[in-house]
Amino acid sequence: MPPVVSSQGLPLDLSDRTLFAPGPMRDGAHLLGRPDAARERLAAEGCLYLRGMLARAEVLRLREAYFAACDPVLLAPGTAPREGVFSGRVPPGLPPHGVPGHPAYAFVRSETFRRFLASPALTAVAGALLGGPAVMLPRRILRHFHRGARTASRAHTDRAYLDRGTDRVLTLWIPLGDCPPATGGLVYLEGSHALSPASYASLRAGADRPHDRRPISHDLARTARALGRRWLWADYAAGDVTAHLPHIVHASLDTRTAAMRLSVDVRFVRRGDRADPRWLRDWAGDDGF
Ligand SMILES: O=C(O)CCC(=O)C(=O)O
Repeated sequence: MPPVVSSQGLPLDLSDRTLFAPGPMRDGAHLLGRPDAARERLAAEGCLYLRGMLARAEVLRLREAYFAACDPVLLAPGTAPREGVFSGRVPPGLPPHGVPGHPAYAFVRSETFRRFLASPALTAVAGALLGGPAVMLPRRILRHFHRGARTASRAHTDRAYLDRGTDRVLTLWIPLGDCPPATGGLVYLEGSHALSPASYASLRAGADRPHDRRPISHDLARTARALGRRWLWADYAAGDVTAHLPHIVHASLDTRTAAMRLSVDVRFVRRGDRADPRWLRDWAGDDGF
């Protein structure tokens, strides 16, 4: 595994041994048999890594279905859609990610995608972690990144994007394929769910999108130093899932491998809670938030 990865083109050294150097996440899958303990860990740490929660074969089937729906120009010659290996060429005329005409737009509305997310395992875990019956919000985001795109997610909290309803929200992030740090996995700023938003507000002044108040920073190393916390990463495999609370600061890494990063993130609320109305429709890449 390469020790230096990046986010938004800025390096993050995973072999760093200095104060606030990145560290690996610990697996919490064994806690799922004890929902109280799982909830307690989630409340204490703001995120929970659930290694091998889903059947690898099912996850890879979904990866295959998506890449099979893409223009074959995208895939390296001699490779199978299930591998999702980038050819280095973006199909000519491809609309922006997730807008009508892009395969991700149709895919999140497809029966294959809906069936995968209807898995009782996902709803059961969400219910266990929320402490009661859970419902999945319809806005389910499919992310697809390839090498060279430098379009990783900036440091942010989910609450900044979901602030018109209950904050009793649980996110599940599901890599659709193996996703080591160099392929662009999710990273969490340790213990940051306990920080007040005021404590990181000043980081926005140096951010690359000062007009947008939702992301905190594009510079993960600077964020770690400024807040005195380390980024937690994992060598995700197909079948792994992470769960997180809406106030934890997280981001993702750039895709630097030939294998493309495909993932889906979904949110649950407790049945009967008022959800942010913007999340009650299918996702589209241009839905504005
Ligand atoms: O996958 C990503 O790049 C970001 C996902 C995310 O922010 C989330 O799941 O809350």
